[in-house]
Amino acid sequence: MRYQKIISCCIAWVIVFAFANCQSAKKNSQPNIIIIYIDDLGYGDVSCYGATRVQTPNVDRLAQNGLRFTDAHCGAATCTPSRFSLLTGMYAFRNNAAVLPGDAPLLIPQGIETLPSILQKRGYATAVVGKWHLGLGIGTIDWNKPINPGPLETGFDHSFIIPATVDRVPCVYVDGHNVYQADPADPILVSYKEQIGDEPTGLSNREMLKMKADTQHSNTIINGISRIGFMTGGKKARWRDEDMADVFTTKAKAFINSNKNKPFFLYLALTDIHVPRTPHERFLGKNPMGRRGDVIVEMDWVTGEITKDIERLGLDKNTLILFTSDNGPVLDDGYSDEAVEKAGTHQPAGNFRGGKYSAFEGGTRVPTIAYWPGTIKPGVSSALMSQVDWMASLAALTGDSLTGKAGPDSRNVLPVLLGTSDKAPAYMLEEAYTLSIRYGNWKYIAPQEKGTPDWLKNKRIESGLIQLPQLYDLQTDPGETKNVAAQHPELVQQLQNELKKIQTT
Ligand code: NG6
Ligand code: CA
Repeated sequence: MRYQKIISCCIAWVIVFAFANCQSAKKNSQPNIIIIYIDDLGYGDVSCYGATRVQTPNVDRLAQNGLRFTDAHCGAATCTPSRFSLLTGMYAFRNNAAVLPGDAPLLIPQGIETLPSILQKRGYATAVVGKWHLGLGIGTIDWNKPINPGPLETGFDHSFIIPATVDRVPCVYVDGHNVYQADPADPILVSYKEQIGDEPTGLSNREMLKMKADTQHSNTIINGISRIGFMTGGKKARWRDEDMADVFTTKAKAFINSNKNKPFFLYLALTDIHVPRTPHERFLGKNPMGRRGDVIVEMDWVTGEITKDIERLGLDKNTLILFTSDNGPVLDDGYSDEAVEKAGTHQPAGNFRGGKYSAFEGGTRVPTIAYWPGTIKPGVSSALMSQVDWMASLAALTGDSLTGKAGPDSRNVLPVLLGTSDKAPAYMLEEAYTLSIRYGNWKYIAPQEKGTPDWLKNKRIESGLIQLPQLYDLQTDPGETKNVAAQHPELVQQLQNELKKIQTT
């Protein structure tokens, strides 16, 4: 009798252990995934990458306890193409992706697999909170009716977004299919062609402006800031820029909290540190670099809030946080906010040449940190990595692989992302009006027939766009100062062939 009791007790324990093990195995194969995607954050803009005139303790904490990449890249040197390649695993040039106006139709072809749709199929709850900038709807958008297709048709279960950029109309949030806090009695109209309504613009009423702006950013004034594009109506729905980081943080936390018991994927695409730079009042003047520094402090605060929430909920050992940016830095991007005057010794792109819009390394080499306590060993990785490869890698993380036409350019680099290997694929593409290809420390920039466009010349950014082939040895010349194409014709030919192969695949 007594032995029977002991035996049945043992069996019970074996079952409990087996069940617990199975649960934890299941848990580890389905970790939560959070991508914190900053807008226009440059390689040198955070203190763990060398900034000294602004401090980013929360981002630094991810770097100290996670894997900090020194040669990781967004897909392109501007927003829409980068986001397109991150979410579809397809190079942006294949879809002619370029910076979109705020009333553009959805750029992601309908019915294709995306990073969120793959995870959704694996049972993940998926959400996008923040900047979308990949177009919405088909044809002309009626902002007063349900707007689709959009994120909800692209693999996200939940969506709380701004349609394009903070400097573009319409200045409203879109919650699921509908403008948030829309008022049918005050319909929203948007135009990128001509002035509509009689609201003040940056040209007609300069005295109303919080920040002076260039001509492109001098259309309808919303919240004291003139924007690109004209808008009328939707007075109650309009955002207050200064509250945006708080609004997105609250939405992100709510999503995490309501999905804490099942695997989730959160794509948190902050609007900091893009222009117009409008930190909440509590972050104003906290560093010597003015508003551009203040929004860096603000995005650091959001990063800390999300990380602490994950810890508070006991999810930190089961959550992979990827922190990165959509393109390199720019100081003057249309508004007078003293970013240039107050930069001092700050090097927004670190030691690299160029920045946002540029084919030089400053365009796409961005801060990138993978943080997953207990799984990712803290350290620094110099492996070459592109965000276009994250779709296949994150699919692999959940035990899936891409099949058929899904993520055609996305390669599984999971061991690189998790730091168990630094063996990256030999070639990596960078997009910036022209195409560049990295091969180890070599970089080839394809000639750009048109050279630097006039509008880019005014930005004081070295575009790297010239009519000649360029080859740089980043090992000895990380600042891309000596074009050695003439000295290495065979290598140039090899890289041109490789580029052609990618273009014609
Ligand atoms: C440019 C805007 C710039 C910014 C950028 C998009 C002008 C002159 N400049 O066209 O202010 O909005 O587009 O930035 O209009 S991004 O980060 O979304 O790519
Ligand atoms: Ca951007």
